Amino acid sequence: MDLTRRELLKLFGTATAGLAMGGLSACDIPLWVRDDAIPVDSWHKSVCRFCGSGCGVQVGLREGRVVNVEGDQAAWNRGRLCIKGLLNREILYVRDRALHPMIRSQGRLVRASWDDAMAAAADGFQRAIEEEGPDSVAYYGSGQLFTQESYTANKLFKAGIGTNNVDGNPRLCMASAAAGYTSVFGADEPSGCYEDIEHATLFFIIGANMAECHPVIWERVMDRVRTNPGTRIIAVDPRRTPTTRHADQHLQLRAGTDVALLNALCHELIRTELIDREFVEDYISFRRGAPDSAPLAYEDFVAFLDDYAPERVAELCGLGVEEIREVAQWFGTAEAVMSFWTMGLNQQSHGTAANRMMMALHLISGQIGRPGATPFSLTGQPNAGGGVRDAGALSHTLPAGRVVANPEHRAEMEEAWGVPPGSIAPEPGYHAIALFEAMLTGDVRAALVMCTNPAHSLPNADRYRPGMDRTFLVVADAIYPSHTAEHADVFLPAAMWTEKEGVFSQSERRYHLVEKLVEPPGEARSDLDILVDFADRLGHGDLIVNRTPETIWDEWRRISAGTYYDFSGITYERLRREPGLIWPCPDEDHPGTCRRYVPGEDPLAGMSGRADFYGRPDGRALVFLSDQLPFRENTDEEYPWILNTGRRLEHWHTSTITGLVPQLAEIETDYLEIHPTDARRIGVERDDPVHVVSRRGTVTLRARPSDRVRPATVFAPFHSIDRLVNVATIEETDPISFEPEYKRCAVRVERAPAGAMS
Ligand SMILES: Nc1nc2c(c(=O)[nH]1)N[C@H]1C(S)=C(S)[C@@H](COP(=O)(O)OP(=O)(O)OC[C@H]3O[C@@H](n4cnc5c(=O)[nH]c(N)nc54)[C@H](O)[C@@H]3O)O[C@H]1N2
Ligand SMILES: Nc1nc2c(c(=O)[nH]1)N[C@H]1C(S)=C(S)[C@@H](COP(=O)(O)OP(=O)(O)OC[C@H]3O[C@@H](n4cnc5c(=O)[nH]c(N)nc54)[C@H](O)[C@@H]3O)O[C@H]1N2
Ligand code: SF4
Ligand SMILES: [Mo]
Repeated sequence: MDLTRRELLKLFGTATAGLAMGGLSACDIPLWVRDDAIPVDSWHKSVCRFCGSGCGVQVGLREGRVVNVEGDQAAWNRGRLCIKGLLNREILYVRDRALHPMIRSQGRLVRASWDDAMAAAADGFQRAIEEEGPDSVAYYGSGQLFTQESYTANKLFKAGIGTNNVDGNPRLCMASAAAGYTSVFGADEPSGCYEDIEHATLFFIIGANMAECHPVIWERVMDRVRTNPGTRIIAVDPRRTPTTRHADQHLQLRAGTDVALLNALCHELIRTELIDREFVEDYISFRRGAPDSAPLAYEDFVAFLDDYAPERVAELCGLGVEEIREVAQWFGTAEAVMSFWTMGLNQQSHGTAANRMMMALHLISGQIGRPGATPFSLTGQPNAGGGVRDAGALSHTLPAGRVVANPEHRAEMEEAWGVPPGSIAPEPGYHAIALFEAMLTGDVRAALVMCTNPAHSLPNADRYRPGMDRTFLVVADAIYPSHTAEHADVFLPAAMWTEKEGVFSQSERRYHLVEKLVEPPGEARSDLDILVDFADRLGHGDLIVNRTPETIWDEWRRISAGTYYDFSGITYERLRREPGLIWPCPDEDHPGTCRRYVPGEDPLAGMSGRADFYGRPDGRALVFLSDQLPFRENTDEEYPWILNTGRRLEHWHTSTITGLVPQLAEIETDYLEIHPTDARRIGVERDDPVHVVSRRGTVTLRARPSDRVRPATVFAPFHSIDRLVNVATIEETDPISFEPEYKRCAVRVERAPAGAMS
């Protein structure tokens, strides 16, 4: 299954004799530095198209085309890239780039002019708005759009059209992290930065497969471990992965029991007096439920944790009492702990609670605000942070930490956007799952889907297809066809990556610029151009006063001034010059802030003490008493196993892009990791077809007997276009963040007839 270095080189063929790789010694994931064999005319600074690590790249052009990409030595990644980063050079030129607008006519999408397509799109929206009001339309966006694009869509829908039905794929991804940070610190986004890696003595990695999903950050962790031998890694994941392989201690817990485990670790830290009492007294308050609920005392927290003593939860978690105790001991005695987590925590029905507990673990042990000590949630997409979380492009949020439900926040944004008081509706709109439910019922009649492929990526995906058919759907995508385009009434071809210009933000709050370097293919246009045109046609042209990436950035920069998200010092001119800047950055001479909330380091914090959690009225962070919730879907005789889903290194999500890159197309996505004893029990061997059956649907995959998974659990990546794993996953969500539980549902696995995969 794992590609070896030799296999990868073979994929690149003889043309890549000059391919240089690094970083293989400790980690088995190849890192690509550059391909010297390809001549270029000029090099240009940019950012990788793919993950939220946000690697800086240099893009090599020849005759108006991107021909080579290498890691930017001046950026945080110091010249390193993973295989997807290197293959940025291929992505603009894949087969199936969308070239022309299309309109559905007699059941088929047929080529149309831009003018006709945009007129049809506006007409469909206008009709729904006139007949059923603004809440009958919606925008479903993406953490892969530029900030200027998400910001403009948000403004158009919330302040122009007057609906808060603005959501997107970050709901499927970072919503639990955002809810966690916002409730604990009163402001979103991690407080630390990548540089903390060089100071940490313990890495606590939970629900994240960094070696495959954030490979270049992972390599920096490996560097730290290699150069500082005492540094240890704890990994918490129900699966064995290329990440857990390097852990000094791997807690292979039962899926979905993280809150119980994290509570047990807190219990153990308190029992062994490894907490920071002074920090607890000076900087923490305790709550149960909402942030504005009645304050509780430290003693309440201690009493609450009684139920979570290691000996009480070990069985539930499928772990040994001593393992839990040892991990707590390591955590409590380490000089500096840096924790990383991603979807293994966020995509759970207790995702927000798990995020809060990760922050609690750091807060009670004082592992925050010092170099190397930080609870750091990794962002998945290249701009879910800046474009969607910071810019408030979710159904309940407004820019720079404001929320729809707060009348003062609405008034501030109405003033900033120059619209009459009352323009922004007072109720949050539909979150992602509710939005697609509303398409099923007909409550949402028209929707714009931009830079995301929900018919593939939503949980219980087939459930939502009839709703997408029923809805007047406008789809803007760089690739055609796709599962979502099948439901489009109007299809708009989009420019991508360096065919357009805008700002991305990476996991460490670093904003950086992607400049336009080449022309888009065919008639494709940037998403920003599409949005501006759409606004004009809907009669909201006056609202979109700024219409270029640079002027929109300046507008958004001004709106951020004086907020907890202040990046007003990050000018375009600086972005052009520097490999990104980390906010807060309140003036043009400010170098950016690595560690937030730290007096003397964060310009927004007070000047004394160990921390100033200024997002909260009293400057104290909150520790929540969070119970382990019951599972949403239990196993039973009919569905006895747990299905876990996720990613592999070489592919990106719905593989519309990576599936077309020749070097990656052969790397398979349609397999099921199944424990060897389970495979024997149902009589299947490697490559035999199996049906994975849930209460919602069946997907047929190739069996991969492997002890990577625990018995009675199976794992499949969700990349395959032909074999949609999401027909089986469950649409249940976390009660606070409304993020779906992709990581856990009940299934049975059956041997399928030979030929079932053909
Ligand atoms: N190669 C590649 N990299 C990517 C992406 C990609 O598509 N391909 N996508 C990007 C995006 S948008 C995202 S969100 C990130 C996702 O990055 P990750 O979250 O690291 O990736 P996943 O594979 O979704 O899940 C991570 C791990 O969670 C574990 N897990 C499952 N259930 C549980 C549980 O109950 N508890 C715990 N503790 N762990 C559990 C899984 O076994 C899996 O190993 O990756 C980003 N990077
Ligand atoms: N089973 C399962 N399902 C999951 C997850 C999981 O772990 N398990 N993870 C969830 C998570 S964390 C995420 S982030 C989502 C991702 O789910 P999606 O967002 O649906 O997946 P992508 O393939 O990234 O979709 C991006 C689309 O935008 C197109 N595109 C690329 N660049 C551009 C551009 O510049 N403009 C436009 N208009 N289009 C462009 C691509 O061709 C592609 O169709 O999946 C979620 N679904
Ligand atoms: S780690 Fe992420 S940002 Fe860096 S090269 Fe790989 S995909 Fe791109
Ligand atoms: Mo994601």
